[in-house]
Amino acid sequence: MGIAGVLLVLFLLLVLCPLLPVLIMVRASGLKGTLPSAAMLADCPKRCGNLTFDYPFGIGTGCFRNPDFKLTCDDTAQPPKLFLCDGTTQVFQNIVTIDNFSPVLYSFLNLRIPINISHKIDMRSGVDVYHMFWKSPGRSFSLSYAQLNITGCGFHAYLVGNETGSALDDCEASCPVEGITDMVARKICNGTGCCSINFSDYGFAPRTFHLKFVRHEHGKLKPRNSDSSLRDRIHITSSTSLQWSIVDQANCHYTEKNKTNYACISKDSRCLSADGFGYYCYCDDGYGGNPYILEGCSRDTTGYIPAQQKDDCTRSCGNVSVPYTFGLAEDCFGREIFYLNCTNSTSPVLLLDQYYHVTNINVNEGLIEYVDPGTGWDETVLTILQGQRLYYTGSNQTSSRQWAVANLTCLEAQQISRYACVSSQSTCVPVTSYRGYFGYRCKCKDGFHGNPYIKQGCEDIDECLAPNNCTGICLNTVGTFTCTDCPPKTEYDPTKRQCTPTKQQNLLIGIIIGLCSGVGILLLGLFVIFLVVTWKRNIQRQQRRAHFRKNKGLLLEQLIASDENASDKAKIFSFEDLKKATNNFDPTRILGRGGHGTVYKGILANKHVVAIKKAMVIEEDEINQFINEVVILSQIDHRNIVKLFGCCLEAEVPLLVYDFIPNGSLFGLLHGNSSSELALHWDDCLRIAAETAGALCYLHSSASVSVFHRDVKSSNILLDGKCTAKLSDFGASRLVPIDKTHVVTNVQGTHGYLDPEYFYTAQLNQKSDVYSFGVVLLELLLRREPIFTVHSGFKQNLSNYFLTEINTRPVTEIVAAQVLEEATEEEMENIALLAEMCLRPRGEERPTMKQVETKLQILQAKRLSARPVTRDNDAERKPLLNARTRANYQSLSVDCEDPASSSWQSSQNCYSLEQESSTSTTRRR
Ligand SMILES: *[C@@H]1O[C@H](CO)[C@@H](O)[C@H](O)[C@H]1NC(C)=O
Ligand SMILES: *[C@@H]1O[C@H](CO)[C@@H](O)[C@H](O)[C@H]1NC(C)=O
Ligand SMILES: *[C@@H]1O[C@H](CO)[C@@H](O)[C@H](O)[C@H]1NC(C)=O
Ligand SMILES: *[C@@H]1O[C@H](CO)[C@@H](O)[C@H](O)[C@H]1NC(C)=O
Ligand SMILES: *[C@@H]1O[C@H](CO)[C@@H](O)[C@H](O)[C@H]1NC(C)=O
Ligand SMILES: CC(=O)N[C@H]1CO[C@H](CO)[C@@H](O)[C@@H]1O
Repeated sequence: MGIAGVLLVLFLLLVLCPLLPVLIMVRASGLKGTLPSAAMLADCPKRCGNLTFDYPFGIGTGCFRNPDFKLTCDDTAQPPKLFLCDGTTQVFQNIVTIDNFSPVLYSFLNLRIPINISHKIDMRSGVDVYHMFWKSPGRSFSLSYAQLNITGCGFHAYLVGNETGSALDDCEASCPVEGITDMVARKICNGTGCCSINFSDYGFAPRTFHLKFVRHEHGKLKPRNSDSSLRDRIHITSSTSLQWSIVDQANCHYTEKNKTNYACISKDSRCLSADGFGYYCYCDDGYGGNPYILEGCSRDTTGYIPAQQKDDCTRSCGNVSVPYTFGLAEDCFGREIFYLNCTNSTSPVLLLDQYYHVTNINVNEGLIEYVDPGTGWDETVLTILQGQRLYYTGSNQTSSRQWAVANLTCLEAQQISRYACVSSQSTCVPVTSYRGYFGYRCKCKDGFHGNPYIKQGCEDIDECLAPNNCTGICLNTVGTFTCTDCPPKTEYDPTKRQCTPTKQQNLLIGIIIGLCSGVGILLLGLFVIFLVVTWKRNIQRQQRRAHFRKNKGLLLEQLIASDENASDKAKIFSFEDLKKATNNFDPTRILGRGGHGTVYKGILANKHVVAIKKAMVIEEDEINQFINEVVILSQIDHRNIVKLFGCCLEAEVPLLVYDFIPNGSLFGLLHGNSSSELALHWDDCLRIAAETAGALCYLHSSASVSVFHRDVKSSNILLDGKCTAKLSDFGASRLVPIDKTHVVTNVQGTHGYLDPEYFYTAQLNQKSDVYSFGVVLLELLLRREPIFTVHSGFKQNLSNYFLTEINTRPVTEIVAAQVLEEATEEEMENIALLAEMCLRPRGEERPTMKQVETKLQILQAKRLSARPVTRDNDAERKPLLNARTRANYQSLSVDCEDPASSSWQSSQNCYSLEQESSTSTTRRR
């Protein structure tokens, strides 16, 4: 019985022991439903030796997010050693989870964990090929960058590509001389006793790699001598770092769709997509702490902690002064956030966010002004930088930003001991951003100026020296001034700004002299006017002829007259005709003012309604632009391009006469106060976009000369009676020979639509129009102006806004309400994607206008075919599309087709400028 009992106990122990971990696991997974909170993690160790870490990393059951984040601490070592989940990779630095008390960029870089790789392979006689496989400690870790230094003699090392098995890189190490030591060879690593393979070039973040070594000196090991360790051993070393991220989802976009296991569980936390795969969490602006645990992000109530200011702080960088609360070194600034960097070069530059060049700091107004150097940063870093720096508010469009000292109300700030407004004559003012209340800053009280952040920093303003409204004796007092009337027998002299004795004047003489000279001048004036009028009449005719010549009228007349095709399109008008048509340029006839002139509505003698454009300035440059427009438009006949009737060159400034387009511009229709009965339906939006794209495609792809429009915007897309799009305003356009892909020009365009690449390089190409067209697409989709004002008064750039929002929200949350109601989700996504492609920063990555047009036509055709035929009777929702265009677009030609010309040209080709201009040139000869 005794023996049997012991055996039974032993048996039970044997069976149960392996199960023990399983039992513990069951208990742990019981916790799975509950999310980690500070209370749950209270007993978890937070340090190992003097290294610290925090959740999602942890030691012990229930202290880490998943097995990848499990750490182990070897207390027996001196000092204790911290290891990642594989138990072998040692950690040498604190592990940082992102924390918004410091600028995101720096924390982002801190998310890397420095590690050392060291692996030795002993060579054996007769074996020529060796392998090394490296694997990251877990799925959540990848190699951010590595230079592998491989020491040894007489071998070739290959980096084997994961899928292909082919070599991505290789290097060769040989030892021509004896006596090189491992240490020295590794430091220089130039091929003698050591060679290196560089990892950064092979895509992002590998989790594994495979090295293969092939020995040259077949099988023979030399006898051991001083450098023997080099000759009989391959040693792979690298000081590199691992980057970690939460890999449950590929990036933040996917976490939106699937919230299971979402890591950013704290209130006021956000998701930030990792560089390669996965994401991180961070606390909102103004909050700090651990976003990975419940209630982990808390208000930053640390407020302002004025450092003991050093005496020898540098207070300028180049010619920009750096007043206190800002500083260039430790103990010179009020808070970490005001730590600026001054580049140590011959012409020092003050940097904000390590990037923007600060030009001025106005400490009393709470404004920091800067310029964007516009070079050298890659897009991802910029996106992270923009607007992320804590406590700085302001839009990216304006080149100045407000700041707040801390995210506290003025009341809160005064209650805590560290109140930033230390000058006795200073006061606290709230700072708001477009997101709402932002924090407080300090300001000198009215009547004082200076620096509110230092004791006695605000000084009295001597108002009597500054322009003021005192018309008497001015006396400066602390904070304000007094003004008393001038004493008797004196009067105020505004030029000297003081009271001077009154001058006695003989009134009567004054009056007589005044009257006589007045009458005399009047008579003389009348006579002169009479002379001038007579003279003017005589020379007016000659003058007009002169203007005509000056405006290159003869040249044009020839050009137009010689081209029979054009003569019925473009005609030369006399100035008298146009004066009559516009009722002597009556201001009530003004239709609009564009970048290049004023547009009047006119009625010609034959009752034809036209639009007449008149240049504003008389500069040679402007005239050239008008001529440019005439030349371009007279060569173009396209259904979706505004038709030129003719021009007049007799006036001082040239006048252009167009077909009158009754429904105004797309801009007016989209953003005007929509009292108009012409509500723009989604069908019309799609059609207008496709028509405009067609017109631009036609301009770009015509054979001998391309036309770059250069000023594509919704206010240049006019809508006629049937709401057909008509592209207009060719004043800025350029004719470009087809063999040239770009021209260098003065940068012209409209704010909000201007292609950033063109802006920086001044190299115009057709992709600049594609960019502007992308902005028009956004206007149609979002129904917002290209530069729109958010409710708190900040200006926001539509394309920036869209590109930021589309990464964090589904498109359905961004588009305008009407679009959401009428468009299908697929259409919205397609248009958003198309706009995103058009707005790519590099021109060559944008699609061509032809691709854009094709895409839009396909979308339109899909929509048309999806609509049941009976819908056409539905008068309310019926699109403004007429039957002919519908037929045209259903044919879905991928060629850049001009619907107008296709009616008279049987050829499949585009109606091209080449054909027209070549015929006109031959005729001209
Ligand atoms: C590498 O550096 C060592 C020491 O500077 C030099 O002797 C050797 O010639 C160099 N080898 C090569 C391949 O450049
Ligand atoms: C690897 O070699 C480079 C020189 O190519 C050297 O700067 C670096 O310090 C070496 N790395 C290690 C871990 O020895
Ligand atoms: C500072 O210097 C730069 C170039 O040296 C100059 O462009 C700028 O106008 C200067 N600013 C002030 C405020 O003097
Ligand atoms: C200033 O710039 C230097 C060199 O670019 C950098 O090492 C340093 O960390 C920067 N200081 C701050 C406060 O950003
Ligand atoms: C910065 O400039 C100062 C003075 O010109 C010089 O003494 C110092 O060594 C420089 N520091 C660096 C890091 O270049
Ligand atoms: C920018 C920022 O973080 N602002 C916060 C400041 O604190 C208030 C609460 O008092 C928050 O509502 C703001 O979002």
